[in-house]
Amino acid sequence: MTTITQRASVLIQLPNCTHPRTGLVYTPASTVSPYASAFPIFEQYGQHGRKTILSKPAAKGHIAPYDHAAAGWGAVKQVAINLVREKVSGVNYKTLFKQNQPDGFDCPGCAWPDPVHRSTFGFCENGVKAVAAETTSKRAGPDLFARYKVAELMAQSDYELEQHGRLTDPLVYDSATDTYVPIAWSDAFALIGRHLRAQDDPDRAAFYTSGRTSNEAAFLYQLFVRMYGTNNFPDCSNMCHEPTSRGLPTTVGIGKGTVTLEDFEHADTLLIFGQNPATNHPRMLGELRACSKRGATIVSINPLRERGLERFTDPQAPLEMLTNGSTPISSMFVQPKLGGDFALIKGVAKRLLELDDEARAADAPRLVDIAFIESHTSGYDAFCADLRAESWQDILAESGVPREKLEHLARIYATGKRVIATWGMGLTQHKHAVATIQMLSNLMMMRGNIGRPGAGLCPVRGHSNVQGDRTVGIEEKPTQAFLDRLGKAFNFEPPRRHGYDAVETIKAMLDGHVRVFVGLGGNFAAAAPDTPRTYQALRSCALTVHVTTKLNRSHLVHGKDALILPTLGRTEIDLQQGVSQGVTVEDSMSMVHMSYGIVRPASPDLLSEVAIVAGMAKATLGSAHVPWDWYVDDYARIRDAIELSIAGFDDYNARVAAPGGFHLKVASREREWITATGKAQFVVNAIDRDTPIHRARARYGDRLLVLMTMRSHDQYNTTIYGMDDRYRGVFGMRRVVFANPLDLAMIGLAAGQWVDITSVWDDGIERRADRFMLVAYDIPRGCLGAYYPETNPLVPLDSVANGAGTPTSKSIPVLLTLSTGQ
Ligand SMILES: Nc1nc2c(c(=O)[nH]1)N[C@H]1C(S)=C(S)[C@@H](COP(=O)(O)OP(=O)(O)OC[C@H]3O[C@@H](n4cnc5c(=O)[nH]c(N)nc54)[C@H](O)[C@@H]3O)O[C@H]1N2
Ligand SMILES: Nc1nc2c(c(=O)[nH]1)N[C@H]1C(S)=C(S)[C@@H](COP(=O)(O)OP(=O)(O)OC[C@H]3O[C@@H](n4cnc5c(=O)[nH]c(N)nc54)[C@H](O)[C@@H]3O)O[C@H]1N2
Ligand SMILES: [Mo]
Repeated sequence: MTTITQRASVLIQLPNCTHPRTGLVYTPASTVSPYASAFPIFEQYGQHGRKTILSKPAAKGHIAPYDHAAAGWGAVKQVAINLVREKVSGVNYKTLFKQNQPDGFDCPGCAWPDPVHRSTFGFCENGVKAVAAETTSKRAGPDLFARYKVAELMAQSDYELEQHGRLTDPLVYDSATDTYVPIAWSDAFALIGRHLRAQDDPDRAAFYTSGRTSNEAAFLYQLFVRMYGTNNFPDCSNMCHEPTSRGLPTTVGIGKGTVTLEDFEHADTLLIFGQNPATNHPRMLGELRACSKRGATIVSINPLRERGLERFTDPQAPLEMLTNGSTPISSMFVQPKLGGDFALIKGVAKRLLELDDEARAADAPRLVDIAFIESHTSGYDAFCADLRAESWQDILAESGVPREKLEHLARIYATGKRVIATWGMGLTQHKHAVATIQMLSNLMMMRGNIGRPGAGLCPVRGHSNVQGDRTVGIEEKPTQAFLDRLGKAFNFEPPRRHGYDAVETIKAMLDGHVRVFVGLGGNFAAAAPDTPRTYQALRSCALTVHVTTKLNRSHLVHGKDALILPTLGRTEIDLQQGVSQGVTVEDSMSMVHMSYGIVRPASPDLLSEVAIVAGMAKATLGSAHVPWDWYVDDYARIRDAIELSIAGFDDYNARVAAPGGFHLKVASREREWITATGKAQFVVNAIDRDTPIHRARARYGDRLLVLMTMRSHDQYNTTIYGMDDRYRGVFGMRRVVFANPLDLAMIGLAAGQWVDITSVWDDGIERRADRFMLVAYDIPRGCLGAYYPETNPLVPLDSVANGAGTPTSKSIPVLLTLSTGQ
C-alpha cells in the first residue's frame, strides 16, 4: 500500500481511493513527508515503467508508442518524479497549494487563463514542472563557477545546465580565468552604467524581454530604455505570436484575442489550429473536455494528431481516473502539410461562399452573416472576388488536404452557430503567417463569429505574461500615440525611430552596430534562430547582461564584459521596505491580475526584477528625473504610473485588487474597430507560389523535406526538464526526427537510422544539425518534425515571416543524409 504525496492528493482533488490496476491507495494524508511518499509512488510505477529519469537521462533512449489518453495517472506520476528530481523542500510544497489562487502567485507555466471564481487551481503537470524548476533546492552558487570554466560549462547539455539549480549571487565574467566570479550589486550596476553611457548612440544597445517579466518590471524597463534613448526592444514574442500581433490590427483593429474563458462555455464549434495543448497549455484541456461533453464539435487542424486532442483523462475527475476512462476531444482531424493552413482556410472561405451562393439561389437562409458584414466590415466584395478567382487546384495542392476533408470542414464551419478558432505556433512560425492569421480572421468575420458570446478569435499565447509585457510598452515599433502619452506622463521626449526586433538585433550585432545586449529573462542564445550566427553576434558585444533565475546557454555565449544578475522568481516573496509586494500579469484572454510570491527566496542576495531594472536605470541616468528607488519601495506606485501612461488601466490598483482581477478592454470584442476605416477589414492575400520552399523543391525534387521545430513534453522552451516526449512515444532522447515512412522509403532511409540534417538556403552558408534518429510517424508526406532548440542552427536568420520578422521555425526546407560513423 502506498500513499500518494500530500501535494498530489490535493492537486488531483481525490477522495481516498484505490487505483484499479495497481492497487495503490491514495489518501489525502496531511502528515506524510514529500520524499517518503513521492518515492514509493514512483517505485510502484517503476515496476511497469522506467526508473532511469529520476537521476539522469537514460544514455540510450527508445521509442514506444503511447496508447493512453493524455494526462490521467501518467501526469500524476510525472508530477511526483519532478518534485523529487528538483528536491523541492517540504516547506516549498505550500507554494503549489496557492498556485493561481487569488492570493497566490500566477503560474509561471503558460498564459492560459484561470476561471475567476474558483477555490482550487487546475491540475497541470507542466505547471507543476515549471514551479518545481523554480522552487528547486539545488543551487548554482559561486562554488560552481569556481569549479568550472565557462568553456567547460559550455560543453554541458542544456539539461545539465538547468540541473545546477538556482543562481544565488551576481556574477561578472573574468577573462583571465575564463570563469564567472562574484561581484557586488552596486559594482554590477556601475559597469552597466559605464557601458551604456560610453555608447555614441543609444541605438547601440538592445534590451531583450522574455514573457515571464511582470507588468511592473516591464514598464519600468521600457521607461528606462526610452529615457536612455532607444526603442530597441527585441522580445520573445518576436519569435512567437508576432504575426498575430501584426496581422490582427489590420483586420479587427487590435492584436489580441476576442474571447474570454466564459465563451468556451457557449461555443458549439471549436477549431484548434497548430497547437499541442496537452503539453503546452494543459489547462486548456479542461475547457475542451467540458466542450466535448456538452456535445460541441472540436476540430484539430494540425499535421500531427496530438494525443491531447484525441483523448484526455482529467486528473480532477475521480470517476474518469478510477475507471481509467477518458473523454474524446476532437471529432475530426485535418492534417494539412506544414504551412498549408493559409490555402486550407482560404479554401474553406471559398467553399463557404459557394454554399452561400447556392443558398441564395435556392432562397434558403444565407450562410454568411450579411447583417454583420454590411454594418461592421469593409472590403467584402473585393475579398469575394479574390476567393472566386482562386483555383481549387492550388488550394488543394498547397494545403495538402483532400477535397472531401476540406468540404467536411467547410460544412462544419458553415453550420456552427458559435465558433471559436484558437491557434498557436503552428500558424505563426511560417513565412506567410500574417496572411494566414488574417485569412482566419476573414473566415470568422464571414459568419460574424467575432464579438458575440461563444465565438471569437483565440490566439493562445505562450509565456505567462508575454501579452502584458507588450501592453505596458515592450514594443520595438511603438505607436506615436503611445509615445506621446508616455512622454507627457514623464516629461521627456521618447525616441521616435522604430527599434530592432529579435532577428534585426542579431543582424545589428553582427554588423557591429549593436554593442550592448541586456536580457530581462529568457535565453536568447538558445531561443533565437541560426545558432552559430547568434553566438557570433552575442560574442561580438562589448557587454552582455542577463537578469535570470537559472543558468542557461546565453550566459556562456557572452560579450567581452558579461554579467549574470540573479533575480527572484514569481513564486518567491518580494519584500520591499518590509512589505510583501505583488506584481500584475495579463493572461492570453486579457485578464489582468495580481501575483504574490509565497516562498522564501532561493538566496538572500537576490533582487527583484523591478529592483534590478531600477538599479540599471539609476546607474545609467541618475535619479534626477525619475525617483527609481521610490518606485521600488512600493510597486503600487509603478501601477499608478502605468495608469497615467497607458490606456485602459484606469483605477489600476483598485481594480486589480479584486479577486481574479479585471478584463482589459479589447475593443474588437465589443465590435468597436480601431482601424483606418472604423470597420473590421476583409484582407485579400494570394497563395504564395514562389516561396523558398517552392524554389528548393524545384531544385531537389522529392528529396526536399520541410521541417517543423517544436516542443517535447519535457521542456519549457529552452529549459529541458527531462528527456521524454511521452505522448509521442519518445523516451530518454531528444535528437529524433519524425518522418513519414513513405518519404523515408523513397529517399532510401529507414526508421532507426541516424541522419544529419542540412537546411537549404541560397546565401551560401552551410547550416546543419547532426545525428538525429529517424522515427516513423503519422505526419503528412514531405514533412518532418524535430525538437527545438537542437534544430535552431537550421533556421536561416533571413527566413522570417513577411510583415512580422518571426523566424520560420515551422517551415525549414531541409535535406537528410545518413550520418557517417554509425
Ligand atoms: N510545458 C510547456 N508549456 C509551454 C511551453 C513549453 O515549452 N513547455 N512554451 C510556451 C510558449 S512560449 C508557447 S509560444 C506555447 C507554444 O505552444 P504550441 O503552439 O503548442 O507550440 P509547439 O510545440 O511549437 O507546437 C506547435 C504545434 O503546431 C503544430 N504545427 C506545426 N506546424 C504546423 C502547421 O504548419 N500548421 C498547423 N496547423 N499546425 C502546425 C505542431 O504539430 C504542434 O502540434 O506554449 C507555452 N507553454
Ligand atoms: N526553432 C524554434 N525556435 C523557437 C521556437 C520554436 O518553436 N522553434 N519558439 C519561440 C518561442 S514561441 C519563444 S516564446 C522563444 C522563447 O525564448 P525565451 O523566452 O528567451 O526562452 P525561455 O527558454 O523561455 O527562457 C528561459 C530562461 O528564462 C529565465 N527565467 C525563468 N524564469 C524567470 C523569471 O521569473 N525572471 C527572469 N528574469 N528570468 C527567468 C531562466 O534563466 C531560463 O533559463 O523561443 C522561440 N524560439
Ligand atoms: Mo512563445
